[in-house]
Amino acid sequence: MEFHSGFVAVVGKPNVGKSTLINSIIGKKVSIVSPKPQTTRNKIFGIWNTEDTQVVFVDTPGIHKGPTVLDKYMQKSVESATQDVNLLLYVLDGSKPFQKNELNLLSEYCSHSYPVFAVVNKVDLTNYEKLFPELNKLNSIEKLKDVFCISALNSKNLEPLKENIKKYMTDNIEYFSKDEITDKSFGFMAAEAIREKMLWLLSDEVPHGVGIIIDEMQDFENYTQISATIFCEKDGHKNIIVGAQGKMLKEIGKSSRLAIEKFLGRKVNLSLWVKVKPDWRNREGILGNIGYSFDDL
Ligand SMILES: Nc1nc2c(ncn2[C@@H]2O[C@H](COP(=O)(O)OP(=O)(O)OP(=O)(O)O)[C@@H](O)[C@H]2O)c(=O)[nH]1
Ligand SMILES: [Mg+2]
Repeated sequence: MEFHSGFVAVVGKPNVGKSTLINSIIGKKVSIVSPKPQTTRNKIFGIWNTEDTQVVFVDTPGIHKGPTVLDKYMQKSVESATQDVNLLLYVLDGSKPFQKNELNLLSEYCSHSYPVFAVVNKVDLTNYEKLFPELNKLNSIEKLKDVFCISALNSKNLEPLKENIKKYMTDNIEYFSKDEITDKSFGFMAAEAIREKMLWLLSDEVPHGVGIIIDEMQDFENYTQISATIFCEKDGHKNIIVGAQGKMLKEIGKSSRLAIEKFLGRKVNLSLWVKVKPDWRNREGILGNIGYSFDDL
């Protein structure tokens, strides 16, 4: 049997469902998902292995302009994710009219050497009458290879997309071993699980100013001990994260522990601390500690 592999960058505006799509194709959760934009902060590999194919999806932060060092880091990771890929998936939210800047960006990607698919997601939230004029807007985009209408959340219409992705896998290198689903460490996954629960449990402004450091991760006979510090930007945010009688922090701890136990496949004891570090999103010096560094790109 001939083996084929390659890299597929997944890009698009924030919140269109890039991470949901990758999780849904792989059938396991490699990248966190939330209803808030700017959920993904790093370039994350999600590896889809079949009998004869290995597809390395590169999840990316949603494309947006922002003033902080963290924003710049996120945008740089989108740029670096699209270098030397075999294929690029440009994800759009099919439940809303396509924006002009979003279409311009798609055209721009199509001018590169890699083939580009437009993946119109969230079609479960719309109907044919509304979608049709939007799809027409894609007709004028030169060099766009193909268009797929899907629902990543409900795994609807994924088969044609998956089959066509395989066609562009032209390498024959096994980039990762067959049992791997991501390039990220358990520590990174644990920190992301905590951040994801915070995105779901807390109001808009608070989780965007949060960074997680894993201080300790140690396996004992019956469980893994994980200690993590949650950094936030203001005392007021710390009070919200901790909550009355520590109720919110307990809830964050419990729900993230369950998620971490799921991917580690064993019991976890999770200890969480909250610290205020004003303006950490602008302090390049400590970025490495918060789980990302410009050197990674
Ligand atoms: N109804 C519906 N919702 C979806 C679908 N795909 C994703 N979503 C929802 O859209 C929201 C954003 O999904 P994500 O996968 O985090 O989006 P993203 O593009 O990775 O976002 P960023 O990382 O912030 O750029 C979540 O609430 C998902 O549940 C879909 O096919 N249908
Ligand atoms: Mg994402």
